[in-house]
Amino acid sequence: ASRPAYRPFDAETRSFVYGLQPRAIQGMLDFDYSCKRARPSVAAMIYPFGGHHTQKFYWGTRETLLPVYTSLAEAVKKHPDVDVVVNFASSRSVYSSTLECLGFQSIRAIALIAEGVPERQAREILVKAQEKGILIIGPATVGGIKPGCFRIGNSGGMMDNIIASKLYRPGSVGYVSKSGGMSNELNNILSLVTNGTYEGIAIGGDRYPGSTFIDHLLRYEDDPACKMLVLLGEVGGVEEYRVTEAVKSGRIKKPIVAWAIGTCAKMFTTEVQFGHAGSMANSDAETAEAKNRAMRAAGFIVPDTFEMLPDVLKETYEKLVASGTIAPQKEVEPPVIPMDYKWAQELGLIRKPAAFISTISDERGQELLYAGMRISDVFKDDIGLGGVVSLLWFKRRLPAYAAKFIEMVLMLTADHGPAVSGAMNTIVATRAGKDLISSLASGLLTIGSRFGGALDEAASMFSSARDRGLTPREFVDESRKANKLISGIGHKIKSVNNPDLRVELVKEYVRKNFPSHSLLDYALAVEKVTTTKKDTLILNVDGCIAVCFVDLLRDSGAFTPEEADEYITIGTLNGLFVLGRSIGFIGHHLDQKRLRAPLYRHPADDIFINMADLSQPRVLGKMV
Ligand code: Q5B
Repeated sequence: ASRPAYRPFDAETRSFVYGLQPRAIQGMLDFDYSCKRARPSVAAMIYPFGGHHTQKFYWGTRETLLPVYTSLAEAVKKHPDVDVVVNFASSRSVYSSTLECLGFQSIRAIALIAEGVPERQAREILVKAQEKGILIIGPATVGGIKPGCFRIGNSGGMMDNIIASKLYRPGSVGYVSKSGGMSNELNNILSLVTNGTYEGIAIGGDRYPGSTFIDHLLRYEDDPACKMLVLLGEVGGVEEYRVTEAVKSGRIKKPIVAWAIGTCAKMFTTEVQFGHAGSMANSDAETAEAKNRAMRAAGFIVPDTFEMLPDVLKETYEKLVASGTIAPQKEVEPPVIPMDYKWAQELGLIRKPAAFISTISDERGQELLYAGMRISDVFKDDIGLGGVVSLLWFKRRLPAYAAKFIEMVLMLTADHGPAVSGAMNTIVATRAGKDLISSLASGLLTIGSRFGGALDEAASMFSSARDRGLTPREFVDESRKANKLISGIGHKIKSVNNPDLRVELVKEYVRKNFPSHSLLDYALAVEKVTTTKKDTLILNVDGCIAVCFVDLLRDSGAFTPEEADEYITIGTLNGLFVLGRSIGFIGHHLDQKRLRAPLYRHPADDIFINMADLSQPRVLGKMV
């Protein structure tokens, strides 16, 4: 890069972000946009898992795509202009990923965000980086910010804070501190009492930071655009003394305002460890008091208390303005950064009609709710599968006999052997190599008005005939005249002489437990008529369940008449067969898998192939 060594970041700086950090990247891009940068400061992300892809971000009001590479080598090759890495790798992987970064000549600065990096590894990184002249910021830091130019990760806080502290344009004050939080405080103070921050770096709170106060202050000293220095030190370590030496030797000449935090430590009778790993005094010289004294003696501008820091900053700044060293610039208006939808919603600034309405379950709170019932109560009250179906399908707890009836239906429709059409299709799909879901879907898609899916129409036909006052005979005749088969009547193998015991079980249960079974009685009277024609025209399992369910809907007292009618018209009852038979279809799929059943091909001699009507071949739809 053509930047001088003292200025590692400018408005052209481009970076890689190591790790998937969409929020931090969006924050960097929003900052860039507020600075009116021509291009986003993030060129790409590096994430070793999940393959190459792109991710979408906002660039102002529009959207932009950033690539995600699985290797740094590839990213470096594709983006030779990038010289900064913001490394969000965890404390476990930051060491290896940083060593990898150090292997690329184009990378000149690396910010290490991770906390808890082992000190031995931090020191190794530091030594290797120094050998190669690469700037390391961190570990255990938010990074830093160069107003109007470049923001490392989340430095500077939320966008409203960035705007309030005028970080979208450069000021004249370069500061260095340990903490990200205190950096935000400094940005704020500087925006109020000076023309603002020129650059601010938080070196991180560890005992062995990759770069220290002196490294950055020397850069600021050398940078003609930076006019005034601030050092916000703290108790612990001796880094402040390296700066006092530089001031005493005349290496640092610019006015430097300083304060070492932690003067309150003397109020404690025991040793105090502050929030940072390195912020504990191991000797008198490491106390904040001693550091403030030494810095004052060396010629720094040191206030008497932290509260007086803004006053001395203001005074120092105004002197520089008066002497003509700083020429305050006309304020520029930052562009409006659109607020993120989620954030605006959280603040109660916007509202939007929901695209979906759902009224049966809610997983957002501490506990999953089924129609308002806590999942723990579902088990405490032992409501069973029938109870769960009642809640999720009908949004209410049905009486115990009704829930039990639902369970009974699910159990006796669970399977009816491999020969029924749905099971056949499941088996054929499984044998063609399909997975469980595909094979199950194949079986389920076979359920229709002739096979298993006759419940809704049976409910509607029988109840309509009865409601219209038709006698069973009139109903059968009417259907015949209309050339319509009665849904719920007839079976391929079951008959009067070979009764379907499932139907017998349902009838027995309903007669014993339901308050009324008038539609069942009506359907059985219809069966008497149809079986006189053919003994297979019995009330079949679909029909029997359907009419009993109508009796339940209409006479259990759990539904209004309107609700009862609605459940019949919206097609609820086939759901019982679908749910029950899924158990069997899954069973058939697993069975075929266990048996390692090969691909099925139907024997050709079992298919009558008749092409007699095609005596001549057709070309393009015309006879030749
Ligand atoms: N006829 C079920 O047909 C079947 C008549 C009818 C008036 C009727 C047929 C039908 C309505 C749909 C229905 C559910 C296709 C069945 C189920 C689950 C299952 C399955 C399993 C399981 C059977 C012979 C003569 C003809 C017809 C007349 C027939 N049905 N008249 N109303 N409903 N039913 N489906 O035996 O004068 O000779 O031309 O569509 O309720 O799917 O186990 O297999 O658990 O998996 O082939 O139990 O009844 O009778 O078509 O030869 O008809 O009876 O008009 O009269 P079949 P066909 P005609 S339960």
